[in-house]
Amino acid sequence: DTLVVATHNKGKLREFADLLKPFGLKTVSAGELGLPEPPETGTTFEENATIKAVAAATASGYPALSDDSGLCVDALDGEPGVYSADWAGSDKDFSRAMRNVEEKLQLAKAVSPEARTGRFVAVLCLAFPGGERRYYRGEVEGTLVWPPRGTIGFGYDPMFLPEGHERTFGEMSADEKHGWSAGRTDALSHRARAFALFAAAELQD
Ligand code: ITT
Repeated sequence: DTLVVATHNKGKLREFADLLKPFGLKTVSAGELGLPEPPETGTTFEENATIKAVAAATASGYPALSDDSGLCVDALDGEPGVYSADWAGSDKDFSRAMRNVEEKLQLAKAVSPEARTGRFVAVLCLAFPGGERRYYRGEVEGTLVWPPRGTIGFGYDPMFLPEGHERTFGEMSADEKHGWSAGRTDALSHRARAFALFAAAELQD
């Protein structure tokens, strides 16, 4: 059994490697197969997850699992949302992307923690070469903090304080951010929550 992990994002890839480890499954990344990155032209997480998984399944002939995710900030009407990667520019500068979020929060006069709420969303699409697709969605609520805290993780992690916790995702170990291990149904991060649903439905340990 081979599964293609249809992402070119190193941070996501590391997390999927962690999450998939307990399952005796051969995985290969889209990058390792030399698959191109299809343009993400959708306007929803589901549409973009579909584009990536279908492209990888079609090109490889194996089932492919994609992840489309992002940070949705309430005071910014859900931005950056599906454009979370774009806000970092072609040089993938997430310090800049986080500064951009903060500047927009300041313009919106979002000062108190209650005014700075948001969530991470991840939609996983499992696509088969024959055309079948299945979806798993995970979300985690939190508060946007400034300045960013911590250097672990990737993307917007240092700005995101998950509800009920005292450390940002940037200050958490991978295990703590996932909050999940095989056999469990609960999880913390959006990706681990979506993955837990995927694992329960698709994988046996
Ligand atoms: P692939 O499409 O190749 O998977 P990508 O980085 O372009 O990689 P997305 O289009 O889904 O992926 O963009 C999602 C962005 O949202 C991503 O680049 C991160 O900056 C951010 N993001 C998603 N999950 C995150 C997480 O767990 N921690 C921090 N930032 C996250």
